[in-house]
Amino acid sequence: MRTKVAIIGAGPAGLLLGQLLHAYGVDNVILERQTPEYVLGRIRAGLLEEGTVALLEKVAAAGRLHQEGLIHHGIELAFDGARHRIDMHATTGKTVTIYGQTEVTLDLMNARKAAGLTSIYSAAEVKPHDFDTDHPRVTYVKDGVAHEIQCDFIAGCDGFHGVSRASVPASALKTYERVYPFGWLGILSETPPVSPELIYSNHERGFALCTMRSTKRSRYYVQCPLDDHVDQWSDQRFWDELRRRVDQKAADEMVIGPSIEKSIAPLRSFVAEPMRFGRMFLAGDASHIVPPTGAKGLNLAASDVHYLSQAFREFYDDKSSAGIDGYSARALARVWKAVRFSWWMTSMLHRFPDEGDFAARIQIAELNYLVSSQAASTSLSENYVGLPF
Ligand code: FAS
Ligand code: PHB
Repeated sequence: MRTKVAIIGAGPAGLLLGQLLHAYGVDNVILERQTPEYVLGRIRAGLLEEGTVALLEKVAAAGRLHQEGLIHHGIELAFDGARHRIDMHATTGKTVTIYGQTEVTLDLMNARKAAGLTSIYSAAEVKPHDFDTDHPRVTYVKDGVAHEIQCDFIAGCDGFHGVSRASVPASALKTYERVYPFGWLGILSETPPVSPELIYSNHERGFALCTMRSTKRSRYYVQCPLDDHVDQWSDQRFWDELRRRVDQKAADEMVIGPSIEKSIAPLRSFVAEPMRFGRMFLAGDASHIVPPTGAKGLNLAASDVHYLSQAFREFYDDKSSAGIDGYSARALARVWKAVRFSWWMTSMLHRFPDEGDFAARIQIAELNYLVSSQAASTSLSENYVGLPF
């Protein structure tokens, strides 16, 4: 088989890249090691920036999003027993949309199927080759039969544990990492959200987040020790702990119910530089990971593939390599701003086991400054709604 761009990974990055390239007339094939059902079964992000929504509109995959997504103008910060609203729209003119990553993935999968584009699921032993030459190729095994795809470019959209970044010689990579000393225990429940907007809570017992997937389905998180296991957390223990970490009004009004999903995710900040290796390009979690506190992971995958799809379009339409030569620097400039913001939100809102009372008081001072300063809350808002692409 031959194609212009071989995409490894059918998560949000790979699927959105595939649709953008299709819109630009650039032939592409996606290779995914899991089944569609497995990919759709992963419960992950829930919040989209306007730039991400615009890209989904561009590839005609935003219809359901506009019907079912919830537009939010602000968030609430809870600390010292009180809640404080940050009106992000008032200072930025922008909003965020609550719409689960699962739904984004399904919409992109359906758009790809409707366009009759090639996606190969359950592809085993996917491996990029010769990306340091002008004739890169990708091999894989499907139903026990070995296959090869010859291509002009390879897009590594295969997430943090993928094969693309792992195929780059260690000497060609510089990585930056911070692993946080806690994780997020998250649950999904068919219960109405406790508040119309998200509540980020800094509490002496640990961080908590009240978010949602719709007006009938809630998503909640509590900070938990890294060595906790989900089996140690009954639903009742989760609800009791969550209600201890939010303000009294939220605790009193919270509707609890059985969890329909419960999992623990570790938190890390990670960036691999550069994002280009000859004719292979990394995008999304394959290149960078942020703690979900800033709701940036999925949105960074979107800006990466926005830049990458434009670069490929320039290569084929304008016969120019400027875009592909500039991709890594352009993407990393936005990535690092989001990495900083996600680290800052995480540092301000979580209790760090080995930091004492002074650090806790500094967090409260930072939060008090945020909710009492237009300049400070505008800075949070412009990062949260998404910096320009
Ligand atoms: P993905 O990891 O989504 O997709 C990569 C795809 O590549 C997967 O389908 C995988 O099966 C496939 N793949 C891997 N190796 C392969 C191989 N060798 N061959 C072929 N295919 C291969 N972000 C937020 O903004 N908010 C959140 O609340 C949030 N919660 C998260 C919770 C968890 C547990 C995790 C892991 C991430 C969370 N994220 C969150 C971040 C998440 O949303 C990512 O940023 C987003 O999935 C990035 O999309 P991709 O880059 O496409 O990577
Ligand atoms: C979510 O809805 O899952 C979500 C929202 C905002 C975050 C993290 C997770 O910062």
